[in-house]
Amino acid sequence: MSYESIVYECADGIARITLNRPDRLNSFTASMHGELRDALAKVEADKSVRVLLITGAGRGFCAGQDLSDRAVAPGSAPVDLGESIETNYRPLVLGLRALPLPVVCAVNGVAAGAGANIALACDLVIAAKSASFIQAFCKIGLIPDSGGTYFLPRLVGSARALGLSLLGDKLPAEQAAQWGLIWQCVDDDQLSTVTDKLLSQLAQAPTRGLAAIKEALQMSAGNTLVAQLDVERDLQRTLGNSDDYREGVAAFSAKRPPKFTGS
Ligand code: T3D
Repeated sequence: MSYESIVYECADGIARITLNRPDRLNSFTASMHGELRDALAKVEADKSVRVLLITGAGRGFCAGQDLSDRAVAPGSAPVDLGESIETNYRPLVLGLRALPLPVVCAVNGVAAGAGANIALACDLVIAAKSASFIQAFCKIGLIPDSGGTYFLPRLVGSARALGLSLLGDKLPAEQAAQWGLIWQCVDDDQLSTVTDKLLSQLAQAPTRGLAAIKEALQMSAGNTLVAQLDVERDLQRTLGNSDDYREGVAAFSAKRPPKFTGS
């Protein structure tokens, strides 16, 4: 499949997806969703990929659903938004969460509506200082989707989740980092350097172990301590058989840097 709304690149264990509709602030269309699904399937199938980056082209990261992708006007036939979510946004969020490797999101500019929440579905979010997060849904009579009502209260607590969702105010990246909504906020001219360094670190890390960390932390959201201790035991048992665990311990004993293969 050739891509028009995204750019997909892959080298040295690092896959990069750039949302590429800059004149529309990289907002989502049905065809962009199709391309994203195809690219995520590629990432999953390519065992050489050890980390995925998602970012945006131009001055924005993503302004959510492209509001001009379909006719929505007083008097027009109703649009089934449930169908749009079922077909497009739900699989995207679940696909990112289920990928057995870390997903980094470099938020290069405004992230609004589903654009903000797709960023929050990623594992490590770094944002440029000029970026911002906007739960824009309330301004058009909708609720935060793409996992917004799940991620927001868990990341920032219900008072801030309610404020952000009911008011739709712009949350500057620096404050988002202070609140714990995202991992890090960096100066604009540092975003690509810091992101590349992070990607390179993750691409050389024990990938199976990182995938298990991601899985365990996701499971903890709905688990009791007892159930979570079971999860930890089972994942640790599996990882104890991995090549990377043996290499990590051998490298520690030999006082040399480890050379992880991701297996
Ligand atoms: O519908 C379903 O399938 C259900 C799922 C819904 C998920 C959602 O994401 S709903 C929420 C949709 N998103 C929004 O409501 C955000 C709309 N955009 C904005 O509020 C503002 O554009 C921003 C705050 C994000 C940025 O503002 P600003 O002033 O920096 O830029 P701008 O001038 O508004 O936008 C630049 C251009 O991008 C402009 O086009 P123009 O005038 O230069 O031709 C603008 O119309 C376009 N644009 C921005 N966002 C969207 C968009 N075009 C289509 N859809 C957009 N979401």
